[in-house]
Amino acid sequence: SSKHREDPHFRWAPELKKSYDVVIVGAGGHGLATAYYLAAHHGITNVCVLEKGYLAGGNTARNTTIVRANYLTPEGVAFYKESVELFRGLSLELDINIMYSERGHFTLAHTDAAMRTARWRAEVNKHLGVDSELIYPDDIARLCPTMNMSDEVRYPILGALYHPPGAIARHDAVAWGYARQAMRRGVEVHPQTEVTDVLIENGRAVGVETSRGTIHAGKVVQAVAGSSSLMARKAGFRLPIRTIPLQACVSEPVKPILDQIVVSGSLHVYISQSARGEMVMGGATDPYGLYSTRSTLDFKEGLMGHMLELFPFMAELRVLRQWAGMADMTPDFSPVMGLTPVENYYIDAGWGTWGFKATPVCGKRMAECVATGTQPGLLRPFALDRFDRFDLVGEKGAASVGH
Ligand code: FAD
Ligand code: PYC
Repeated sequence: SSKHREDPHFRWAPELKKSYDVVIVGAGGHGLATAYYLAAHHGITNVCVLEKGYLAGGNTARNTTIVRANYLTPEGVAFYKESVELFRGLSLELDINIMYSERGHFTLAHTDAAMRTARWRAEVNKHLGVDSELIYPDDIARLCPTMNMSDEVRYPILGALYHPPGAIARHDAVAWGYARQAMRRGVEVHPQTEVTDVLIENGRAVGVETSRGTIHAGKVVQAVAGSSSLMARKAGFRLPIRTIPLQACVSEPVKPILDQIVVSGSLHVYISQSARGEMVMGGATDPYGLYSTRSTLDFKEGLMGHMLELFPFMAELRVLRQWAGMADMTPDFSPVMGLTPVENYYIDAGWGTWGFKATPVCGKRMAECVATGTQPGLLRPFALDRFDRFDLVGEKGAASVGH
């Protein structure tokens, strides 16, 4: 519309063309980052990103923005490490302040088994150049004085995996930054445009059917997060993914009181304080699969019971907002990226509860995959055919929130 054309921030394309070199389905952080790197790194600009809702209104808008590289497997650590490095330079690269704020990330251990996993992660991390350390209650109390370190609780804290580079960022700025820079290079982004079918001829993708008509495409990329199985089915293959709601909430804003990001897998809670002063909190995925973004009282009650054990001062705070996203969970808690059984059809899925932190690396490497038609080395462990080869990348121990 003409209103769109006057937007001072984004160069909206007025009409959909009949054909593009690359069609990306889903204008979340991942789809937009892929579009940006296709244009910026590979000179591929005849690209459109189709979004059924509004710009980055899916899980990108609903996540709690934790960025870290303290994973468990060497494949995972190498992948997320590149993302942290890209995040550090992203405000400059995209010319927008993404408010990247390194806070230090604690994964609390309340059991001997959790201590063992924390030590394991620390050693794998250090081996690959990622700053993580197993620390004990004295250090935790010194670094995070607001945390309740008493052993008069159900699950006393025995130690923590401490990851100083752990960070939070402004999620909208990340998506908007990628969108703006992609559009400046000629990429088109079309909100309110739902992809309803994938056109396949002789085993290769040749276009998509949309709520605004048919579009021909040299290549198609799906980056639809919680709708991954539905979209893959339109392209004719199945994914080993269950879609489960993941909820979060924020408190009313207060003065700075919590500098760190704190996660407890045993208590199924995590928390950080945003730049606005709100306590950003979440817990485990809901106990059942569902395509819905409704939020529940049950979640809030469960979360607060545990949270008060860690941070008793929270009893005085009111909840301001609560929401949910749809997490597409893989059996090994790792993503699915790259080539698919359909020629010229690429997938970026399986981002469950952990994909915001991967936005830059995923965009960069998916763009490389699409531009070259081959699976980049960093993405090889995450290929869809790993489930046929029984070669999984088990990250459950590092996925952060309980499941
Ligand atoms: P999205 O932002 O969901 O984008 C996909 C887009 O595809 C959507 O906008 C959707 O509308 C669109 N779409 C779907 N179907 C169609 C169609 N047929 N046609 C056109 N468009 C379509 N990750 C972290 O790393 N750290 C965290 O702290 C963290 N916290 C989280 C907290 C919550 C409550 C939730 C729900 C998730 C959290 N995550 C976190 C996970 C993270 O949000 C996601 O993995 C990430 O945002 C996925 O990005 P995306 O761009 O792939 O998906
Ligand atoms: O991946 O770190 C993470 C995370 C925290 C909360 C949800 N996901």
